[in-house]
Amino acid sequence: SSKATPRKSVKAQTINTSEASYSKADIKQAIVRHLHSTLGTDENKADNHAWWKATSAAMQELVLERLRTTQKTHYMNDTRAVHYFSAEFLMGRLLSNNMHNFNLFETADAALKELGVELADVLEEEPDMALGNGGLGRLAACFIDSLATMELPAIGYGIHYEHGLFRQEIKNGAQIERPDSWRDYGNPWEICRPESIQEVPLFGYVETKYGENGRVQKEWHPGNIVKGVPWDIPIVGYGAKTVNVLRLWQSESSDYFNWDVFNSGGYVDAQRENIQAETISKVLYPNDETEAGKELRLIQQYFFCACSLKDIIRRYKRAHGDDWSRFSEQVVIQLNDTHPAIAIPELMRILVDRAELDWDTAWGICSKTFAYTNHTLLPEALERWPVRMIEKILPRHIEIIYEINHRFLTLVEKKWPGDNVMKAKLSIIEESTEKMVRMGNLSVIGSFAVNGVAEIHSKLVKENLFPEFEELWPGKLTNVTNGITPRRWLKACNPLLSELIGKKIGDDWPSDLPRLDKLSEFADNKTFQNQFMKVKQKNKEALAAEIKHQTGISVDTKAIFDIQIKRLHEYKRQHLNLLHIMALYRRLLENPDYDMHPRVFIFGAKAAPGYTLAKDIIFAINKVADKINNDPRVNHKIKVVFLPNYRVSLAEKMIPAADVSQQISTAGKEASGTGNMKLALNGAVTIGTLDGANIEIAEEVGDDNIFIFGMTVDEVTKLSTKGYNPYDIYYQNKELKAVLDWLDSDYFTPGQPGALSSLKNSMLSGGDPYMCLADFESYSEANKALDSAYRDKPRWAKMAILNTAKMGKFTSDRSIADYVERIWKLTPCEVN
Ligand code: 7GP
Repeated sequence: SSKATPRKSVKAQTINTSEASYSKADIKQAIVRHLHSTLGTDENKADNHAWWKATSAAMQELVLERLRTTQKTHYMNDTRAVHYFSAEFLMGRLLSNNMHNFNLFETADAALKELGVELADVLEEEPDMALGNGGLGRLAACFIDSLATMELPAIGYGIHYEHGLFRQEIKNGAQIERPDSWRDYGNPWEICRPESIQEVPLFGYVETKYGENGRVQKEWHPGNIVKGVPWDIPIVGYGAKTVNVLRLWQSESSDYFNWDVFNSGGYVDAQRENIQAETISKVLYPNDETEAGKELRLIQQYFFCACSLKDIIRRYKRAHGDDWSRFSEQVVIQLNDTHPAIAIPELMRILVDRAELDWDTAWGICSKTFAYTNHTLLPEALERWPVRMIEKILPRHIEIIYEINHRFLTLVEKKWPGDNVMKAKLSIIEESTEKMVRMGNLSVIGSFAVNGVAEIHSKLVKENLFPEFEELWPGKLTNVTNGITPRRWLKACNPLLSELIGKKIGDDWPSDLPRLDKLSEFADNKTFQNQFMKVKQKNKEALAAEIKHQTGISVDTKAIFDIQIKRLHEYKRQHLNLLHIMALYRRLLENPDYDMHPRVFIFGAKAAPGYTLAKDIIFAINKVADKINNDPRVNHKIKVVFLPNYRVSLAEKMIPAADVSQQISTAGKEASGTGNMKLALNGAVTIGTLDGANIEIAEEVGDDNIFIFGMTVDEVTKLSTKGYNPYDIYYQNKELKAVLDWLDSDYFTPGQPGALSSLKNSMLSGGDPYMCLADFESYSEANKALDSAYRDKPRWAKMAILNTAKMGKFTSDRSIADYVERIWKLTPCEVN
């Protein structure tokens, strides 16, 4: 069971090199043509930005041709398709990816060279498409890559944010947020589709009418109507056979928007209202795993769901007219967390109010259409909306939600007669002082399948989050372990390792990742070990140059490159890492001969702008870094680097250079993690807790090739039941006490004593909610074991190789094959 699931009927396409009919000369010609006629410049005047645009436009010609063929083929075959609804798609850059998927990267590189241009410089011109916060958004991006690669009919639906996730600057150690203006100079990949504009009603009131046969008819009279303008981003599969679409909606004021105000001469007022309509898709909420509960966010969610459903229904009707009986055979909608859950009552509204189906027929269709993925157990991240707010913005939807709930509670009464505690617990409506709608419960009730994102997480979803639903509908709750696309996260980002792997086992691994296991037989081979570690060394040198460039810090590339990259959150415990760094610093000050291999601790993390403690942790990392990096007593042994503005394109530079991957969340808190997979795939060894997908990574690589430490989920539960008191550990562990007290001094913040105290307080008087102190000792021991393993060169090389070799299970192609088999029931559609 620890092995990768066997290959399914859905098979990733292997690349057919003969398809790359484009020659170097063709590419050169296309680029120059676009330089002239799309950009209005020429070879002499063009800067890298112009070359990037011209090169992208040249690629887009090929992309659009495949897109047309794909769409025609899907239409002709009237295929069942998955519709991936997600408020976030963290795409990163597209040019290099599209070139790799067309197998034209080397050819384009050569073509540009002949034009006197470096492809690497051109690629750096592309702004990241950062329409997501972190794990959930990047997962969506990996999934649509795999869907296209596996020739599955699929469409991603989301929001065309004008500003993606904020750009992070570090000033005097602290995070500053700046707007992300990714489209300021145009986006060469997106296509506006005015012919598919949709209108979305908001606010207003509901009128009850009585039809002839006594049928109650509801009519929503909206107070506002906004326009949704679709922008399509083509998604190129590996091998470039299928090109699917990511359709993102931008809000605009509709023509009838406050028509009356306009007519009565209120020109300026009407313009002000216009700005409000455009606000809907203005900016991505920068919170990772916490709920803002803001009106605008609910409007964003409804806006993109309503547009997307109308789009789906328009396409369905073109083939099936008013016959709704086949809808759920043709359409499956995957809800990426509860953010799009409002789509459930919206589809009911369309079926009951507009199509005039009876409730049971409508519910029969609806509950066979949706499936829901849960991404977190953190209670603060489970979405709840005030009934009042929904009532105001979506007056018809609140009625529908009550009706869904009423019928559901009848079912609960049948199963558990007279059990009102059970009803209160399962109800979609939470009867607190302020009545709330529980979007998680709505999603489970309205979906035919619900999944967690790693074995342990799905088990906890069943046992702790939704145990009664599991009893009510056995089999509805399931697991699909996350995955990552090996195209972006190995082939494109780590060309040296990819080439080495190709020489050893051939070039089929990017679409058949379990093949990497063939590298295992060379794990003890001296020559291969040397080649593998030489690649790692080169990648470390490249990252060292980047670090120097970004921060001015010089790092020793013979040191261990130890990397923790992820959103800043207490449960991810960047502060546990920091406590350990400070402990090492103390050990070195106390004993200059303290035996350790030089190590560079590298961080990348954005904090939600309103999450004060997370920002304090960033500040503390930077202050400790300043001190250590400038302390000649220790800076030949430890360096600490915080790379600003962590994002997809920076991850692509950091991951290939990592020796060590820090995955140290409190057990039970990290649903899966996906950075853990990316780092291990690139030959980094994990130091981590038995949490999320770390457990499955450990099963794959074996206990000898990972450093596991800390409490298990059961031990965490036991300790909190018994009562956890961080002071017990504080008074017991002298080193830890000294390190925590250090935070209260002005040692790291000269002249500002107490500037780092909030951190200490959170772990003492604050109760240490994520149990850093409880896991510290074990973490410190694991770090010692890691340090001595690194100094045994052949042993480390073997570990690194086996980490790469054993990552086959974690390709997102396998995740998608699991979704197809367990939930979506799709068949691939070959596009010739
Ligand atoms: C993340 C989880 O924290 C991470 O463990 C998982 O790998 C990833 O989703 C993909 O499944 N969750 C989020 O990014 C998030 O925002 C709140 O969750 C709904």
